[in-house]
Amino acid sequence: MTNSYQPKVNSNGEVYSLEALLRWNSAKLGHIPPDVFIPLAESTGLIHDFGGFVLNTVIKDRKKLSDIYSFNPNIALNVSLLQMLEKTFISNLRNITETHEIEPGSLTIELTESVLMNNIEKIIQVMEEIRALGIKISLDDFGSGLSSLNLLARLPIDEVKLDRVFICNMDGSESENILLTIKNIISLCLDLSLEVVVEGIEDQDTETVLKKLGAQNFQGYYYSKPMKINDLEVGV
Ligand code: G
Ligand code: MN
Repeated sequence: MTNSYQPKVNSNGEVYSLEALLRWNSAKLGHIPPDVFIPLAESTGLIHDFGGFVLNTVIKDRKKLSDIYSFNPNIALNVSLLQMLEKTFISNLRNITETHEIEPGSLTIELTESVLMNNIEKIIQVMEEIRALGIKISLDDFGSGLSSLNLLARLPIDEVKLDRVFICNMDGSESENILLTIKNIISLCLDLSLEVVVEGIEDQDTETVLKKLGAQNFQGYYYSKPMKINDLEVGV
């Protein structure tokens, strides 16, 4: 297993955060995509070890970036439902930030929209505990499932990531509706003082259209694919 990092950029193209993405290159099976191995890890219980691995690696890599480039970006971690419900999840986070003297606000936890399909009151409680530590929360893959817009106002979150599905459908037969939907979601998020990141930008034209719709933060292959820490070109 390795950790890769994919930048999130602002409207000036500056990297303000790196999302840690777990990668599995098996000697026998080759590259196994996360949407295959994460569900497997969840059903076998391995996900708890993966979560620990990601967190420890992020701490080491962050120190490297800081020592070598004096670059201290926000780092975003993907956390699964089972991890966030671990009894020791919150205390682990607190220990790690305290032991390594990490400013909690420089960590973001990305939770996919699908966690909201579970016991929502319990989920909101854990979200509040995460934020009480000073760590930020991002709602990942927003729009891929069925969560409603009015839920956004209730959730203790800092950021919403618009799912790639919107971008994929931008040129299709429903393009006018899609553009209107994107515009309205962005404006609702900004009214709620939530940051919005649009995922899956693969070319400049898409970025231009999205900027016109009010988008301020972006992620996608157009800026960078996920990369190993040593391959990141930062501060140069
Ligand atoms: O669920 P989440 O948004 O965290 O998943 C991110 C996944 O999407 C990663 O596996 C990453 O490689 C992939 N990804 C990121 N940017 C792009 C993009 O611009 N196009 C495509 N096709 N995939 C992307
Ligand atoms: Mn994510």
